[in-house]
Amino acid sequence: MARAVLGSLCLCWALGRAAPPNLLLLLMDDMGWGDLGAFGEPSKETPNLDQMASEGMLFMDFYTANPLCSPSRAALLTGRLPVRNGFYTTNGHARNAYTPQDIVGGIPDSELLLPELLKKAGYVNKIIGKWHLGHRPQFHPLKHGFDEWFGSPNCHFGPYDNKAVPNIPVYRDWEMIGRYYEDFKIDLKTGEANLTQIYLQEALDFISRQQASQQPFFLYWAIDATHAPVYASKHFLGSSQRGLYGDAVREIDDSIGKILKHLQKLGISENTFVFFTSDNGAALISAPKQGGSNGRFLCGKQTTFEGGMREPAIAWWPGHIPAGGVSHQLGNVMDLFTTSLSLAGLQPPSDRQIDGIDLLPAILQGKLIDRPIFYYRGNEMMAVRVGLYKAHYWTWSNSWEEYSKGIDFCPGQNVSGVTTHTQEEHTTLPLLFHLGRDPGEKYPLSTLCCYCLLSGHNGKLMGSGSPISKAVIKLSSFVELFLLCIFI
Ligand SMILES: *[C@@H]1O[C@H](CO)[C@@H](O)[C@H](O)[C@H]1NC(C)=O
Ligand SMILES: *[C@@H]1O[C@H](CO)[C@@H](O)[C@H](O)[C@H]1NC(C)=O
Ligand SMILES: [Ca+2]
Repeated sequence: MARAVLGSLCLCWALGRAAPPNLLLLLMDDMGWGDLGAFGEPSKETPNLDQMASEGMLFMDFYTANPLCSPSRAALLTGRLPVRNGFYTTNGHARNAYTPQDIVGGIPDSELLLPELLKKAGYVNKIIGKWHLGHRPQFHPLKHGFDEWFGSPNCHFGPYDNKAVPNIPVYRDWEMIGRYYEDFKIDLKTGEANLTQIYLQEALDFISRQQASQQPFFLYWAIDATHAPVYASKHFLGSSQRGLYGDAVREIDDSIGKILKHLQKLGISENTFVFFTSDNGAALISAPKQGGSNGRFLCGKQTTFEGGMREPAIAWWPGHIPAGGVSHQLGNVMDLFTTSLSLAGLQPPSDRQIDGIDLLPAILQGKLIDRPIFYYRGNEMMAVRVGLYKAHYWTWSNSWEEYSKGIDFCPGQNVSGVTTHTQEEHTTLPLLFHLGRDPGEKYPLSTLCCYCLLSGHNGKLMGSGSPISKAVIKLSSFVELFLLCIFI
């Protein structure tokens, strides 16, 4: 048996089957859909990302699995919704699970992470930047498939500078090599920090080393300069028309340009699949000084409106992805798990539910795969998108109590009955939006418009006749989603 497998491997090699491509995932922190020139940001300060998009494929309808750092990252690395991989809370309805510095939990051992699986295909895996899946030894990235780590278990909050609440540590592999603010300086007054430059150098060095050793790599570049408190190095401070947040974006854009050029210089760009996206929508509570833009979308981070969940996304793989492509495929960070496995020639695990899909048919052949998007907040499914329609089962921005303290997830936006400060249930009659005509979720379709939806979707009115009291619409064959429309 082993010999047979070996034999077929040798045959593949002999037939010159290409080695699996390197995988480079550029994951931003709290960067919004509206922050890139390619997505319409008016000051156009992201020339490298815009060029990446023009050489690759832009995803207009790409989502996160949860509008907060930890559950989003857990979903990306496991290919599973947070309600399956443990990154949810039940101690507050619709409360997103957060992994603060002193949490006991983290990524369960029973979960299979992308790097763990990629090892089977000979990949060397590195995480640079923020992990956020637990800080105790059993949750360490090197226990979950990564071979190398440079970065931190959490955000760069602080400075705390005291024994009771120490500053957040920075690791190189197993070793804690320092702390933010003390050893890795962040000047909150000027916004100066060299961290993006350090993360850039780590990436360039790792790529060079892997190229020299001829081993396929998975590099997860999870940097955090756009998460408040935002920072940039001296050269970029004051370089943006958008203030300090824009300076951080400019430095990231410049760094990504350098990484892509490095791949080209080493002659491995055609053998490296690169994907750029963000972990959740822009944090409007910190904008505009410390937060980004969600463009035309409603609200931001923490919410299940489009501003909280829709992400900028670009795929780049010269020689494979046709240049200048724009895809309206409904995508999700969980798809990066399944797509990466597919690129590595591996099957996703069959002993558990995987929520990510393989996007290669969409990326390489321009196909559109019918699939829904689920919008979770904590353990509550708040909304579902199918095609251009989005149904809200619950609406909520945040509590009156938080709001009265000045915490606003939807600054300057108030859609009556939608951006509510009490949790509103619509499970018997979901609040419907057409995201094509109304991307900002401002005009809920009336109940009567179920009629339009019905005739629009099926081309004809099911069971038309006098008087229709109830019509059940099956929106998707992939998921048994039924909307109950009542006509009187
Ligand atoms: C960043 O690096 C430069 C050059 O080494 C140094 O002069 C500067 O103090 C550093 N800044 C911070 C905030 O660490
Ligand atoms: C939003 O508008 C509605 C209706 O005009 C109003 O009742 C509500 O108080 C407003 N909410 C906020 C947070 O201003
Ligand atoms: Ca985040």
